[in-house]
Amino acid sequence: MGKADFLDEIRRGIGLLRAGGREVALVHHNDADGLTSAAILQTALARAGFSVHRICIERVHPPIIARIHDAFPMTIFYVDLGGQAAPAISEANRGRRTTLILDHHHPHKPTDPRVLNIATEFFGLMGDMDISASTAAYFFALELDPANRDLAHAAVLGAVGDEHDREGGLVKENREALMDAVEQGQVRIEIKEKGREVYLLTRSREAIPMAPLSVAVTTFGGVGYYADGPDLGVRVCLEGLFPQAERRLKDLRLTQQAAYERTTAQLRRGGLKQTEHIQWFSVGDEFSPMGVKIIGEYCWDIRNEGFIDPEKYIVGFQNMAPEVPGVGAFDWAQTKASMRLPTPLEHKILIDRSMPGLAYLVPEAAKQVGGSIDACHDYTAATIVDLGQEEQLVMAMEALIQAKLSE
Ligand SMILES: [Mn+2]
Repeated sequence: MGKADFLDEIRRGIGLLRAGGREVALVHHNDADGLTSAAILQTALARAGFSVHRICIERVHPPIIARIHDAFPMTIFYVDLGGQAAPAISEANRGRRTTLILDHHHPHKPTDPRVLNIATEFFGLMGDMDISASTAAYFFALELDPANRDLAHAAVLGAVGDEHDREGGLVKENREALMDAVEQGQVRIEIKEKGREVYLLTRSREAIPMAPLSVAVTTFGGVGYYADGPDLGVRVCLEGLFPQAERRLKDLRLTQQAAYERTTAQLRRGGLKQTEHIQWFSVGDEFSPMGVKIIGEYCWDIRNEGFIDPEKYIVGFQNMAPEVPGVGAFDWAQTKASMRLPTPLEHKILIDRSMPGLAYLVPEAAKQVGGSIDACHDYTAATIVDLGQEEQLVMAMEALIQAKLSE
């Protein structure tokens, strides 16, 4: 187990890819790590003679993957998502297409032999800090052709986007990509107080700090999801912030700010519904055309505001648009729920352990109302439920909290 075995598995994947024809549907996440991964693989695959259909998705949702496996008669390649959903992807595929998954999240084994899950964790490469999806994609690109070393800077940008430098600097596999980028004059390392490193992209005329650049890329993917955001985000990963992208980024930030301000004004006027332990609201379609990732970011943003009860769980809903760009229309009527915590309540959950965490509450409550079960943490969680089930979900969570407290 280790990097050598991981590279062996990548070579196995490349063999399957080459045997599967010249067309690839590349399915990727819409955050900075997902967009950089897509930029790296799209470039490397195109250089190797493949024609690439890029599909940016916000989450692995069963109807979406079913549609992709029905509609794209070609090799399907997931990156920065899918590792955990390998069984569901297997079900969607049912032996039809060569399917590769390249991911650094906690993985499950596929049940379809035509699905290869190249998950870093199967080889002991840890996805929470040592290897981003972008670095995994970079290794994949190098195995396709060593000339793809010129994509190293994009690997670094994805790792920074996933905050893999949070303890002062990139380590392990991510650091290998960083050093490749530094050697080629693409990235410069600056040492700040206490040895903390800051990375600057030095490919353009002026050096650009990579942390804010990764935030900009995430804004393209999230706020601009239903428009041209992912396309621009991928280009920015490769080319840096060109003038058209810069103008668009300003627009997107204004859109986001305006939606936040309208919603906050409503919540301040008493728009929050209350149960004994939960405060909740729905923005409906108000956040359109932003992706549903934004409801989570908004809940995080307001968690310690004056109009928020510091002792209650926060639940926000945002309706799912009835389409997935590049995949088509869907007739679902569903809403995404995001859960976050005010800091005082977070202490009670994580430190005092006197209140139940979201990792227990949300999957349990979602199950009761037929919602999707997603990766949940104690301090942040999400699910998708049918429109009209909002209050039932909240009441199910409330009942679970009360049951826990009376134990
Ligand atoms: Mn990632």
